Amino acid sequence: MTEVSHTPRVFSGIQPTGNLHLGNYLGALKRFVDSQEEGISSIFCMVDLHAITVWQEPQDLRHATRELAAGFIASGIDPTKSILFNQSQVPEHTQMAWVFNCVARMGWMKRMTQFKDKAGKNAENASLGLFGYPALMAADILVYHATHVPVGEDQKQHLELTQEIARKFNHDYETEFFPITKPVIEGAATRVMSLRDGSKKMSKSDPSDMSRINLTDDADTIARKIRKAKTDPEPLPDSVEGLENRPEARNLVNIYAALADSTAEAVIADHAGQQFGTFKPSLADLAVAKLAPISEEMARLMQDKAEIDGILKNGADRARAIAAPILKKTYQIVGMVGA
Ligand code: AQP
Repeated sequence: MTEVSHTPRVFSGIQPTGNLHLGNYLGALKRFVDSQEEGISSIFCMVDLHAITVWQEPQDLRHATRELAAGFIASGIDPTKSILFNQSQVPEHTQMAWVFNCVARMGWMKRMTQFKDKAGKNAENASLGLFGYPALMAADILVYHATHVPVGEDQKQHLELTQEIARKFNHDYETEFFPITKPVIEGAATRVMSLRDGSKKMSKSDPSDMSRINLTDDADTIARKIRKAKTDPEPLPDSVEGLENRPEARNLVNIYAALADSTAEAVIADHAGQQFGTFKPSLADLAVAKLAPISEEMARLMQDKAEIDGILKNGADRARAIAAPILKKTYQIVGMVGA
């Protein structure tokens, strides 16, 4: 079947589970701002329904949702240009997810590495929501007919599953209704690694706060974490090939490149032969210059929660205006009376 072309639209989401970190910023938020500035219709969502697939204290979830909204805005998302809202205010996500629960196959879900990682050895005790997470994610995207999803590399498998769901729906119902959404995994920092272990992804659930830079960290904390980041004793090489088998060094170079809107090649060209004693302070200066204003702006925005809630409500209304007709048409295709 030929795939029809759909109007370009960007969608992406982040879980409001606290500790928004440099990986989320470079792999997601910063690139969301790029797509907004390119003038592409963009929808950004705090996926609170995804967050509760593992236990969240209600008051922490409320705080994290508002703080994440503040993080989006402080990073450069303009809620008058883009649509910014929290998932639970747009019921079409879960309504579409039910349809996709009936399209996706158990075998597809069982292959998801994120489920295996998060459920761990105790999969029998994981929530049904955690297992169905990727079908809700497909619904988040396809209920807007989004064509592009900027994400970090860890989300690639879920995006492929979204494509599978769209293909199977289109095939089963002999339609071309859903676009085959493209993951956009680009830039120097699609997988920011832990500052303590270059083989592990920087993650909000890492028990060591020194493993990540949080967007709420102040300038001193950012500089200290970079100073203490694990490295090897060698100086920086004179080509990126020389970073092979040096995961911690490669990670710091990639972080520098992404923060400077540059490339690993250019960073190496400028810093070849430098010891980490010299490179780390330059990286710390750059990180503080880029991140401290975001953290200050987040703190300022968090002082007016009513303003944040108003922005999310307005975003949800605009999101529903797009999602409702797409859900209605989906129900019609499926054969629901009254749709
Ligand atoms: N380390 C990372 N490097 C680049 N991109 C990253 N993302 C997450 N970690 C990195 C991207 O951030 C967006 C939001 O992801 P999420 O809401 O699913 O957050 P997460 O994956 O739950 O974040 P963590 O820190 O990875 O959480 P835990 O510790 O629970 O596993 C996505 O675009 C993601 O790719």
